[in-house]
Amino acid sequence: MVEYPHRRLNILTNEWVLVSPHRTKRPWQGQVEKIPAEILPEYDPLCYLCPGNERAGGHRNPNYNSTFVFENDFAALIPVEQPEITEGTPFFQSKPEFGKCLVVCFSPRHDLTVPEMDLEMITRVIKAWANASAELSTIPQIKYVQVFENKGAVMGCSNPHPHSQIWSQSELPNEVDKELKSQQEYFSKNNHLLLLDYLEEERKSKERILFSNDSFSALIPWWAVWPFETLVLAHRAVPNLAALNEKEIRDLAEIYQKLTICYDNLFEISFPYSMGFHQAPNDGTPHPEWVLHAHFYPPLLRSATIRKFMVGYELLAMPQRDVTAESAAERLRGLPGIHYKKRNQP
Ligand code: H2U
Ligand code: ZN
Repeated sequence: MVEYPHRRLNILTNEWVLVSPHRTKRPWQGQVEKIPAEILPEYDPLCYLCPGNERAGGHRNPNYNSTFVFENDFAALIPVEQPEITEGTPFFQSKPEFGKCLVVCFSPRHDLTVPEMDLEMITRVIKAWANASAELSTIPQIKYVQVFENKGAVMGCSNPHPHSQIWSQSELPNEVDKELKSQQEYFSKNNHLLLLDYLEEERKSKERILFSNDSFSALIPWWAVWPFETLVLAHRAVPNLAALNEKEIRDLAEIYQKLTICYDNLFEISFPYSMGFHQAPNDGTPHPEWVLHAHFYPPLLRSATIRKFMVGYELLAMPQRDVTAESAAERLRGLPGIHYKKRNQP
């Protein structure tokens, strides 16, 4: 294993990451994150996502007993056409953005997180994402649908009630635009899919693979920036969540469950992260180059209380990590498959 400073290329974004494996021994005297309280009620009368409760803005949630989808009351994008902005100078460019934002509650239970849910429930969550994405994609102005989940207060999640968000919009966001260019370029040059060829190489080497089933693999990508960043990759050229069949949805649910259990077991806490799916653009053209995948970006580094900061050098120069992707994968692979709360029960 390489122990000296080196760069690795992220083939999806075409950006380099600096890796400094020799630095992991440095002492830490910085901020220590507080461990969030673990005991939550099954129902919280003050929670705006719990069944039957009133949300900010005056809407009342139904008494739902499975998943529940509603339009975000404080949406970042709104489904109203705005006039073109004509500034007439290259220095002040802007464009109106049309869109629609949803919130997807995973369960009526305020206290359940994904790693504690059964496969049936997780399957329903994936179906809710797929259906909502498909519905948003029928809106003529919508070119892209971003499904994402912020978990834990350190990731800016405003409420522990298990939920995710969907933002859909009329232009491609930056990250997706970069991924589209890389996948299209590789496809037109090689007549192969970038992510499927990459997966084949990863499966040969096995070093960074965490686990796989028939339809999906979870791995620490070669170019990972966050200490325990993972990539969940489909095994075929499936463009989006709505194109998954029943068996694939089930397999994705299994990987999502296994990965989040693995994360929780790492420091025996409810592990924070931001995750999201990258689906093919919904721009009216076929996307044979695209492979559906999810990125998980967890901030924790060495313990439940030590997080990685993306600060000085990362903000000003380029992303950098200390622990290699290979050693992070080894660490995650070595963890038990049963959730720590279940193991620790008397
Ligand atoms: P996060 O916790 O991932 O930030 O998501 C919560 C979202 O829920 C947030 O986007 C919305 C916020 O706008 N929300 C409502 O739509 N209604 C409410 O009553 C409170 C929060
Ligand atoms: Zn709640």
